[in-house]
Amino acid sequence: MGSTCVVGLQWGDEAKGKIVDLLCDHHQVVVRYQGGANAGHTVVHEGTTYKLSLIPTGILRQGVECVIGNGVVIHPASLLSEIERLSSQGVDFGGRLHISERAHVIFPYHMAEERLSEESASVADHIGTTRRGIGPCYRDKVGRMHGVRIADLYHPAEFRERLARIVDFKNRLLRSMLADFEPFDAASMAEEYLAHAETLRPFVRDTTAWLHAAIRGGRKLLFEGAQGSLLDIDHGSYPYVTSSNSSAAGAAAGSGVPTRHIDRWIGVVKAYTTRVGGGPFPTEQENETGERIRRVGREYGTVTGRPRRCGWFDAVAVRYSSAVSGSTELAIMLLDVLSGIEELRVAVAYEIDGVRVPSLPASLTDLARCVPVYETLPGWSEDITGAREWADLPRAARDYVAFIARQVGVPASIVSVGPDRRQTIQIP
Ligand code: 2SA
Ligand code: MG
Repeated sequence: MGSTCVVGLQWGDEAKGKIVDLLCDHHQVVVRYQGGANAGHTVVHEGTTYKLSLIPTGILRQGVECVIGNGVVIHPASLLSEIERLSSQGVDFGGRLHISERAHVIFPYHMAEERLSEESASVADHIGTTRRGIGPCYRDKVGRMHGVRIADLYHPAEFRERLARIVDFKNRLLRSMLADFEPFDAASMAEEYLAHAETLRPFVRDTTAWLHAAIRGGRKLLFEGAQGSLLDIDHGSYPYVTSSNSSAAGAAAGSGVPTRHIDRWIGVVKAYTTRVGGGPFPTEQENETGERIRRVGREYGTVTGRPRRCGWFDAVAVRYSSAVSGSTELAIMLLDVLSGIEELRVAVAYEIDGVRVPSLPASLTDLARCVPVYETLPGWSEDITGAREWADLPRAARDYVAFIARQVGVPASIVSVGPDRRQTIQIP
């Protein structure tokens, strides 16, 4: 026991990276269990800004080891350039990164397939993906015909032969659907991936066995969810979701560590809501309030630079995602962004045609008809970025935090008032 899982309870970008970084003081291993380079964390550590995508945030802490679990999808070239970029910033990887041989591999045809679905005129509403090949790679994993795992890259003869068959299939498919399609060359692709596999070889192992040994050795693990619970393939706003279990539900499947080893489940939320990409967002504010939040909170995608959609805190959605992710406590981030807004609103219920909706609707059609029922709370005008203790916060800010926690039904344990580690308040 003693391991922790940190997940976002909204649509991603809840500043989970900061919480993971703080918790590295008490954990020795950080584990990514789903997603891929679609994730983006910006972490300010000792005055330097690091942008992390696939590599767990723990890499910034000397002495902490990092695992990219079996549930993650890996584009080897991107992973290698991330390793190079962080190394050039002084991060030491020596023996600290462990990559699962069961993780699936992303190929260039996955990006092409994603372009197909995202640019196709026949699809009315695009998901607004990050174009990192994530969805098509997971599709091949689940489909079983064309999935390639990291372990397969260490059997060159079989891999070359298999990739030739896959590429032939993909070329025929893509040629029939993309006007300007240049067929892929399987042979050169195979050599490129085999070369990358050699570079990655020191990191690759059976991470499931490694993690179980770490647990037996008394080490505490920190599971780092990417994206947010409302983007979960099963529990999120399908089909406007990512292709993995981005709620805490994915931790066991994506790492090989059963949940009984985890006893602390931290749900991370922003003090408001953002979403990047398409899909329902009942509390979205396409007005001065939304623009203000985007400006003050610098709400732009870390990976793609896309402006994020912004709106009020949605307690209905978070009550649901918090239940699915089993949160035992809440970390409420970016509270400082709300300073200076005279009145704050929180959605506490949804109505369809004036009738209260008992739970978050599964159907997109129903969700689109939901009208949020808001409670209005007084804002505060003080700059709170210098607050370090609960008592330093203005009354209205404390009341706002308490209100959110009560609405979600989970105690708040941490409030963040800025990107720096010190701008963190433990709630007594
Ligand atoms: P995908 O690429 O298949 O995972 O996209 C499917 C949906 O999931 C959303 N998604 C994200 N939402 C928030 N943050 C993410 N990471 C980046 C960030 C995103 C960026 O930290 O800012 O830079 O744009 C992330 N990754 C996936 C995506 O928007 C689709 O709605
Ligand atoms: Mg992010």
